[in-house]
Amino acid sequence: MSHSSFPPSLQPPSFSTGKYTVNEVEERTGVAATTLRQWERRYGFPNPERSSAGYRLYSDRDIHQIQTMKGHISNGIPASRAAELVKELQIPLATPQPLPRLREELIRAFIDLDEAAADAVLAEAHTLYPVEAVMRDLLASTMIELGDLWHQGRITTTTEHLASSYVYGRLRSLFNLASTNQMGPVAIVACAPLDQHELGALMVAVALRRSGFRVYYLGANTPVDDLAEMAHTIRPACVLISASTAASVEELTIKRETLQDMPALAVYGGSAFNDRPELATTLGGLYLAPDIDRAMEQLLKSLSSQLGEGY
Ligand code: B12
Repeated sequence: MSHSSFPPSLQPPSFSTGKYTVNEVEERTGVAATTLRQWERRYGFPNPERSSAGYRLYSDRDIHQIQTMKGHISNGIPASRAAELVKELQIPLATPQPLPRLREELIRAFIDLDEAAADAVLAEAHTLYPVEAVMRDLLASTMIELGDLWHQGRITTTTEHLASSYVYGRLRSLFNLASTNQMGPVAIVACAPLDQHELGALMVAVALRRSGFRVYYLGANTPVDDLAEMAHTIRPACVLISASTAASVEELTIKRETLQDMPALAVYGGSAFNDRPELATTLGGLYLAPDIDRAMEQLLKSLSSQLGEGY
C-alpha cells in the first residue's frame, strides 16, 4: 500500500508531535526520567516539546530514538557513540507498518494463543501511532473482526475471551498511564445495567482522561440508581453510559426518569446506540458519534459553555 493512500487518521505527521508525559515515556521505554534529561543536556535528544505549563511532551519520534539509544547501550556501545548513531539515523517517517497489517498480525496472535506476539504488535503500534489511533484502528477493529469470526464459527469462544481479556488489560494500562488532571471537568463513565461489554466504555474513559477530564470509570453492569446517586454527590460535568445490547437499553428505559434527573449532561453510546441513535433522545440524553475522536470533539462542544476557554 502506498503511503499516500492511508486514511488521514493514520498519516504519520503525529509521529513528531509531543504528546507523552515523562512518566508515560518512562513506563514505555524503561528509561528513567533523570537519564532522559541527562541525554537531552549532553546529546541534544530527545528533544521534547513543552506544554503551556512547561512540562516536557515527548513524541513517538522521541520514543523511537530513546529505544534505539537504549538498545545500543545494552549492546555494549558507549553512550556517546550510541548518541552519534541515533543522530545519524534517519528515522523512516514515511514507512511505518500500516495499522491494518498490524491488525491482521494481532488477530493471528490471538488465534495462535500467542500473547507474546500480541505484545510485540502493540509495542510496534505504540511506537508508530498515537494512542487514539491504536485504540480505534487496532484494538476496537480487532475486537469487531474477532466478533464476526466468532459469529461465523471460525474462532472459538476461548479465543474471543482471551482477546477481550488482553485488550481490557491494555486499555486499563493506558487509562492508568494517562495523567489525571485534578483541575479538569469531572466525567463518570459506566456500562448500562446488565451490560458486560466494557471495552468501548474503557476506550471512552482513556480518551476523556487524555483530553484533560477527571474520570471516574465504573465498568460493567452499573445499576442506574447507584449511578444517579453518585452523580448527585459528585456533580460531574457529564455522565457517559455505554450499552451494547437491547436488554441493557431496556433497563435504561425503565429508569428513564432517574437518568433525566441527574445533575449532569447524560451521554449515551456503544453499539446499541450506534444502531439506533434516536434512543438517546428518548432517554433525554445525547448521542454523539460512533467513533471516539468525533464523540470527544462533540462532547467538548456541548460542554463548552460550562467549561470555558482552554477546552
Ligand atoms: C467482546 C464481546 C463480548 C465480551 C465482552 C468482554 C468485555 N470485557 O467487554 C463478552 C464475552 C462478555 C460478551 C458477552 C455477550 N455478548 Co458480546 N460481543 C463482543 C464483541 C465480539 C466485541 C465487543 C467489543 O469490544 N467491540 C469493540 C468496542 C470498542 O466497540 P463498541 O463497544 O461498539 O465501542 C465503540 C463505540 O461504540 C464507542 N462507544 C462505546 N461505548 C460508548 C459510550 C459513549 C458514551 C460514547 C460516546 C461512545 C461509546 O466507542 C468504541 C470505539 O469506537 C461484539 C461483536 C461486535 N461486533 O462488536 C459482541 C456483541 C456486542 N455481543 C453480543 C451478544 C449477543 C453477547 C451476549 C448476549 C452473548 C451470549 N449469548 O452470552 C453476551 C451478553 C453479555 C452482557 N450481558 O452484556 C452481540 C450484541 C447484539 C445485540 N445488539 O444485542 C454482539 C454485537 C455480537 C453479535 N454479532 O451478535 N461479548
